[in-house]
Amino acid sequence: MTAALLRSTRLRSALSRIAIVSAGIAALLVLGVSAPASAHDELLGSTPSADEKLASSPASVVLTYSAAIMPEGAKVVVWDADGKDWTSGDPVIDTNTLTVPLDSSMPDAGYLVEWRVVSSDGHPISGKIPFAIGDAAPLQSVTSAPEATDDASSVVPLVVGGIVIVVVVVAVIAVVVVRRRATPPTRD
Ligand SMILES: [Cu+2]
Repeated sequence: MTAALLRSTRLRSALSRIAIVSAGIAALLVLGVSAPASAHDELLGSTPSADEKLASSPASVVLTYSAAIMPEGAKVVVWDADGKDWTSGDPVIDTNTLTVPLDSSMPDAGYLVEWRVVSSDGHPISGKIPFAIGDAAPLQSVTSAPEATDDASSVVPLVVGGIVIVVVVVAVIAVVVVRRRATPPTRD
């Protein structure tokens, strides 16, 4: 076996090792990203319910989900047509139930609940629930768009970011190994 042939054989085995490692990383990426994506929690019901017309002002808004939502990152706003928020405190989460207290002096009018929580799989989910007090029509939208808070951002980008870093590090090491093996031996 000539030196050149020996070198190219080593190069080929190094390349095949890189291919195996890459395939393994790709498999991990697919498993890690697609598995939790199919498990979003959903809103099962609420008090008040969508388009409900209440006789008097409610003490709170209660949202019920299909699974235990994350204790952090929940945001609920109860808008009136002028863009005023009528919640009077932070949301309280008890496994799959979220309760947010309301101002006791809500006048007869249309309102819109806008909620955003972190699903048990780490993904943020959100929705809107129009309701009304008295004879008013439930408020379907607000002109003053609410500020989106970033504290409820998904943990999935962090996981993907970590995997990408690992892939880059492995690729750099592989290239260094191949270069070293491909370098012709120095003559004595
Ligand atoms: Cu999800």
